[in-house]
Amino acid sequence: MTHADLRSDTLRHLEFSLGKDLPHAHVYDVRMALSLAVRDRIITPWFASTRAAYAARGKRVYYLSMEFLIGRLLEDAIVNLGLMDEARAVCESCGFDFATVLANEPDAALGNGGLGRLAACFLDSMSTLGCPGHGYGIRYEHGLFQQRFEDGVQIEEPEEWLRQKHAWEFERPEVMYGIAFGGHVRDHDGRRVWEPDEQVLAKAHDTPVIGWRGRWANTLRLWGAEAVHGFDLAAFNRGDYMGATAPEALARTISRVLYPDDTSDAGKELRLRQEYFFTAASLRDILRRFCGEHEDLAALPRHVAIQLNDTHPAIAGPELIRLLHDEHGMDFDTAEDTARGCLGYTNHTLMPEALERWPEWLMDRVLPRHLEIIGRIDEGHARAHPHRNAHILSDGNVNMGELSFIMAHKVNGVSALHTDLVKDTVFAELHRLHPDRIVNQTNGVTPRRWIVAANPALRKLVGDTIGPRWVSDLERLSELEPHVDDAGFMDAYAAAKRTNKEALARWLRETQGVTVNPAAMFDIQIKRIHEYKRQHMNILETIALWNAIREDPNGEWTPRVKIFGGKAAPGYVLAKEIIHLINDVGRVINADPVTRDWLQVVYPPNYNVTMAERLIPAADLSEQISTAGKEASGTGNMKFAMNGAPTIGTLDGANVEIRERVGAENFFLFGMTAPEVVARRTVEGHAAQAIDASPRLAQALEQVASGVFSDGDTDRYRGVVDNLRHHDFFVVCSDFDGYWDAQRRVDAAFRDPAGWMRMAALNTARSGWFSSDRTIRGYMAEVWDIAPLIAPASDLAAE
Ligand code: 6GP
Repeated sequence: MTHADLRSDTLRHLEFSLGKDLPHAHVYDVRMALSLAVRDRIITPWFASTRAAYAARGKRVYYLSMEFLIGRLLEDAIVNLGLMDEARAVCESCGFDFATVLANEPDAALGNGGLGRLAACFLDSMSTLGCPGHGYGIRYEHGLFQQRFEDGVQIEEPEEWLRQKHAWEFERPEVMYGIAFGGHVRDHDGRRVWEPDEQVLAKAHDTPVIGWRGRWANTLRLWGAEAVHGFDLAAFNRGDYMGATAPEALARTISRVLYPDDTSDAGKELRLRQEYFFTAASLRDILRRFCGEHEDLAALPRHVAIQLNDTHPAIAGPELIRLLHDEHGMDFDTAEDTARGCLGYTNHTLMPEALERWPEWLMDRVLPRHLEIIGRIDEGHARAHPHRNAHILSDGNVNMGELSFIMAHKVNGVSALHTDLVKDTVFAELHRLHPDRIVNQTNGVTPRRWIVAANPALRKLVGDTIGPRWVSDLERLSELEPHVDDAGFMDAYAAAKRTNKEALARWLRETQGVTVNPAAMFDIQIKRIHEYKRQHMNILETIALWNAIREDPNGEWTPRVKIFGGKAAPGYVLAKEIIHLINDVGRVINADPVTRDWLQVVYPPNYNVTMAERLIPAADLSEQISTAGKEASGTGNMKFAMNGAPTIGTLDGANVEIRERVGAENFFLFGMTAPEVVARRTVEGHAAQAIDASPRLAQALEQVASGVFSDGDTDRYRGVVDNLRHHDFFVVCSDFDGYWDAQRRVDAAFRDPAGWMRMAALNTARSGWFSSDRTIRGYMAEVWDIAPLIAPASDLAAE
C-alpha cells in the first residue's frame, strides 16, 4: 500500500463519512477520516481471523475484565500495520501535523491502573500470537475521572471520551441480551426457577484488536446498558417529561461510570450489578457461539477458556452453572465440573480490602438464585473437604476470592513473589486442599506500544542494530548486549535518551509552564497514589535532599527533576493528602534560588496512558518503592526497564525478577524483604524508633508538621504525619534511611555518564523476558491449554 492509497481513502472518508471538504476540515475531521481509513485495513485480517477460528473448531479464550485501559488506538493500529510513514505523509499533505492529529484522540480510560492496562497489553499479545479470543467488558460512558489540581488539591471531573464519535467501534444492535435482576426463586416440580423482577438490555460494541504486522485480529466486545422500554410515552403525554425518560436513565446507570477505585471494594449495589451485567451478557454470548458450532455442552471446556481478571467477574461460576443446570437441564454436579473446566482466575492483589465480599442480603436481593447456587457449591466443597475452614459464605458475606478459587481449574498470581504469597497467605488452606491449582504467570507489557510507538528514537536504534524481529520476539533484545562495549552504539543510545528528555522538557514547558534542565536526572514515579506505593516516602526524601543541599550549597550534588504522576481514589483521604503534600513541597522547593539548579519537583495532573507513553521513554530513574509484599507485580517497572531507566526499588512484585534479569549491579536495591516487613510490624513503636534513629527523616517530618510547606498551617498534613509517627503500617520510616542511601548511590552513579548509560542499555538488552507475548504463551500453555492459529512470528523471514 502506498501513501497515495491511504491518502485517497482518508479523503474519501473525510468527504463521505465526515461530510467535510478538506479546506474546512478541523483536526478532528482529519483524525476521524484517517482512523476510518486505517480501520478499513483491519477489516480483512479481522474477518480472516474470525473465519480461521471458526474453521479450526478449536478452543477460544474469553478474557473477562471490568477494565480495559486501552488509551488511544490510532497510533497503535498504525504501528501494528506498519503504516507510520504513510500516515504521517497523509497528515502533512492535508496540512496537519501528524503528532497533533494523533493527540486529538481522547484516551479510552476504561480502567484504573495496572489490572486494566494489563488487560489491554494482553489483547495486543493475543492478536500478535494468533491466540483466538475475545475481550469482554463494559462500555463505560465515562472513563476514569479527569484530575486537576486546585491549589495543589486533587479535583475530580467527569471524563467525556464519548462526546465525540468513537472511531474504532462497531455497534451491534442485533447482539442484545436481556439481563435479569432481583425477584424470587420458586419451586416448580422440584426445579428451582428464578423469577426476576427487572431486566436491562446489554448491547454489544465491537472493537477489532489488530496484532503485529496485521497477521491476526481479535475482538474486544464491550457491553452498554439500555432499557427494555426506554421511553414512557404515557408519562410524556401526561406532561411528566422527566418521568418519561426515567427508565432509560436508570438502565443506563449500569454502564455509566467506571468505579474510580482499584484496591477497595466499592461496596455499592451498582457495582455488583455492573459485575453481573457484563459477566452474564458475555456468558450468554459465549454459549450462543458454542451452540452454533457444537451440540454437547459437556464439551464446553474443550472449546472455551474463560479468564476471570480478578474477582470482578467471579459471578461467572454460579452464572454458568445456572445456565447449564437451570436452563439446559445438565445435572448440578456435572454443570459445576463443566464450569470449572472452563474457568481460570487471576489474583491481582493481596490487599485485604480489595478482596471482594458481598453481604448475603445484598446478593439475595440482586441475584437470589445465584446465592442459592453459591450455597450449594460451598456445601459440596465442604463435603469433599470436611475439615476445611475456608468458606465461600461466612459471617453473612459471600467471599468472591474463595468462590473464584473453588470455581477455577487454575488460579494464578502475577509475579513469582506474589504467587508464593498467594499460596502462603490469602489462599493458604485452599492451596493445601488443591495443591496443583495455583500457578504463576509473571506479567508482561507489549513492546509494540511501550517501545515501538512510545519510543521511536530507541526503536530506530534497536532496529538499525539488530534488525526488525525483536518486536515480536523481544528476547532478541539480548543481541544488543555485545554493543554496550561499542562507543558508537553507546553514543547513539545516549542521544536517543537525550532526544526523549528534550521532548519531555518541551512538553513540560508548553503544558505546565515549567522549565527543566534536560541534563538533570529525570527521576519518575508514576502510578496510582497509595500508601503502599509510598509516594510519601519519595517526597520526604525530596525534602531531606533539599535540606542537605541548602546546608552545603557548594557540595557535590547531582541535578534531579523528581516527576510524579497519578490519581488518588476520590474517597481515599490520605492519598489525596499525599497529592497535596507533593504539590506543596514542589511549590516551596521550586521557588528556592539556592537549590533550584539541583532539585525540582514536577507533578503534571491527569496522568493517563498517553502521559505514560511520554514520560517513560524520557526517564533516567524508575521509582518502584512499594512496601515489600504489597505490589503484586507492577508493570510500569517493566516499561521503564525496557526503555533504559534503571530501577530504584524494593524486593517486591516483579522487581525481584527484573533485578535477577538485568543484574544486581544495574538495579538500586534497598529496603526490607516481605518477611522482614512482617516482623518489623510486630516491634512496638517501630516508627518512632526509626524516626529517632534518623535525624534526616525526623527533620523532614517536623518541617511538614510545622507548616513549612503549608504556609504555617499545622493541620493540613496532620493525617500523613500522625500516621507515619504512630502507625506506619507500610513501614515508610523503617525503610527511609535505606532509601536515602540508595538514592545517594544513584547520584554517584549518574555523575559518571558513560557508566550510567551502560547500565541503562543493559536494562534494555536484558528485559526481553517482560514482553506480554511471553506471558500470554504461559497462559496458553498452563492455564488455557490452547494453541495459536498462526505460525510464530520468529519463524517468519525477517521483513
Ligand atoms: C494491580 C496490582 O496492584 C499491580 O501490582 C499489578 O501489576 C497489576 O494489578 C496487574 O497485575 N492490581 C490492580 O490494579 C487491582 O485493581 C484488584 O487489583
